Amino acid sequence: KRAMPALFISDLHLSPERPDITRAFLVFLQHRAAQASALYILGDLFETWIGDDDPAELSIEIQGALRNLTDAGVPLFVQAGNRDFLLGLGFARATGATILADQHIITHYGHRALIMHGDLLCTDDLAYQRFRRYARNPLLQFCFKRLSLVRRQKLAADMRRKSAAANSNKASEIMDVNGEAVAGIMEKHRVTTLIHGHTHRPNRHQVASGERIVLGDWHSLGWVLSLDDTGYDLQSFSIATAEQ
Ligand code: LP5
Ligand code: MN
Repeated sequence: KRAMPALFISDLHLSPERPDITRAFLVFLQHRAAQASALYILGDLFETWIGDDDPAELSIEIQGALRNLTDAGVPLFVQAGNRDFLLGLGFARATGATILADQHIITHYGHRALIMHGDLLCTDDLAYQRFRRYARNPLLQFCFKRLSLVRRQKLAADMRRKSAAANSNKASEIMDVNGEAVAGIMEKHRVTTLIHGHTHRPNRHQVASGERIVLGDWHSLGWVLSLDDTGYDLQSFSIATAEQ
């Protein structure tokens, strides 16, 4: 009998504009995740998240599906992405999820790994790291969450537009992880495996400290990393055919 794997996904960027990805995720939750020993979502589950009080249909639907998973006994762990870092206590209560810190060590089947969203490793992207300091400022978040939903939606849309514009003339290497940052953080945590998302460059890299596994964003393909007694396996599947 196969051991039940721990599963890792990230960067689904769920939004009303991509109902096919939402459907593929719901199928994934009902089938693969239901047979998992744990599900880890390493950030950017949503395209944007403006607060746990957002009554948007997609937010309610996904929270309900995640609650069904945890009610069925599958532990769910969620990390903040650079789009959905406002996921908070309300989301955790509604879904039964545990929200993890930006750097978290997991151990399954004797395999120990550091899991992160990955944006913190993009240290060459100074503009982003500066934005991140403001966006993660608790006082600014407190003020933002007190604005009306409409105001928050407008501000988030502004930031998305500004970010897309800024990205369009950024060298692509700047938007990837920095090698020294990767080596430093793996040494800091004394791990030989780092798992992250964010860069949308799915791959497994041998690095000086061990292995860096990058999860893929869900676009035309969906990506899932599984970990069981046989080790790690990074697989993709077609979003289109996942709907059946
Ligand atoms: O997100 P993406 O893929 O476009 O690029 C990211 C980095 N950009 C971001 C910004 C987000 O997209 C903004 C959306 C957040 C919505 C959540 C609600 C906000 C709550 C605020 C609480 C206080 O993460 C991008 C990286 C890229 O990844 C690759 O790593 O390069 O970083 C940038 O482009 C930073 C730029 O400097 C752009 C900053 C945009 C925000 C401008 C702030 C103006 C404030 C307007 C109203 C307050
Ligand atoms: Mn991201």
